[in-house]
Amino acid sequence: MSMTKINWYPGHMKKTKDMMKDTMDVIDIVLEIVDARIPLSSKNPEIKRFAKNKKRLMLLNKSDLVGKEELEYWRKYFLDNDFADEVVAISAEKGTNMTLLFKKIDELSKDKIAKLKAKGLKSVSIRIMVAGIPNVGKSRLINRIVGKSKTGVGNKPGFTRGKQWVRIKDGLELLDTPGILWPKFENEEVGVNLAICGAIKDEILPAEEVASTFIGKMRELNKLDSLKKLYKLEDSDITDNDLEILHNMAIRTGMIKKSGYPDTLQASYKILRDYRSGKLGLFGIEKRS
Ligand SMILES: Nc1nc2c(ncn2[C@@H]2O[C@H](COP(=O)(O)OP(=O)(O)OP(=O)(O)O)[C@@H](O)[C@H]2O)c(=O)[nH]1
Ligand SMILES: [Mg+2]
Repeated sequence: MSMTKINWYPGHMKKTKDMMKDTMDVIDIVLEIVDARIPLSSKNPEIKRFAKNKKRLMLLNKSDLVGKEELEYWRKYFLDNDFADEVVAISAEKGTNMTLLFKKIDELSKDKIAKLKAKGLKSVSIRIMVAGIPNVGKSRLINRIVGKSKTGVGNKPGFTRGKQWVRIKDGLELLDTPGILWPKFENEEVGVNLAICGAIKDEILPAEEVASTFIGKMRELNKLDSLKKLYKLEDSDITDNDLEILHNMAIRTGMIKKSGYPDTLQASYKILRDYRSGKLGLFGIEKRS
């Protein structure tokens, strides 16, 4: 099966892409969200083009599911490779590092504010947009930033209809519609990483393949012990065959089909669910060079 030939995302992506093209002119800062567990696979390769001449603040979201030293590795990696002007690890879910996020936004705004004030403008508004591939937490972040009390500042004339600017505080406005971007489809590993983390629908790739690949990644990361512990596996269950481990895990957890065979499909879903919720430990799965 060639995974790169699969039609991963529906047509609404083109619509948001057009929206982003229209909107970019008035944006000052792009908040690019990636999934901290797979920061490379969840990056959009086109963001560089979209966000040209903009300040780029990269957010390693879902940091609550990843170890601290990994976050620091990626923060440095993205800064060193000029993927962003600033990088902040956050958890939109838990609200971690929101103060730091706003501090960075202020820092990135300084130049423009100073420039416009020097030209005599009294009130300067900085406009920010949240962008990222599906499921990275764009809506969660926007909801957290905007909250319930804030009201939209309304559609501004000249912009595409339907877009709302929300005033976060004096001089700072957020576009309430996130830019949805495609992930990159450079290789099959990207697709599997996205599937493991739930960024593409579980139906798209065979779950057993995804789960057994994940088990293989746990092996490389020396994390098989937490699999063993969570599902009360025996030493003999941890063989050097990833599918066999899945098989053994199904048996140990009592997932047996009517036919008497181990239900490796249910076992796959369980493993993926448990990884996504942090039960299998807090770690990312992307290779660090
Ligand atoms: N653990 C954890 N889960 C998160 C975090 N942020 C978002 N999520 C979860 O990730 C899933 C996707 O979040 P959304 O905010 O809907 O993601 P999105 O980018 O808006 O996704 P699309 O609208 O499909 O493009 C939800 O189940 C969230 O609860 C986080 O910081 N930590
Ligand atoms: Mg959303």
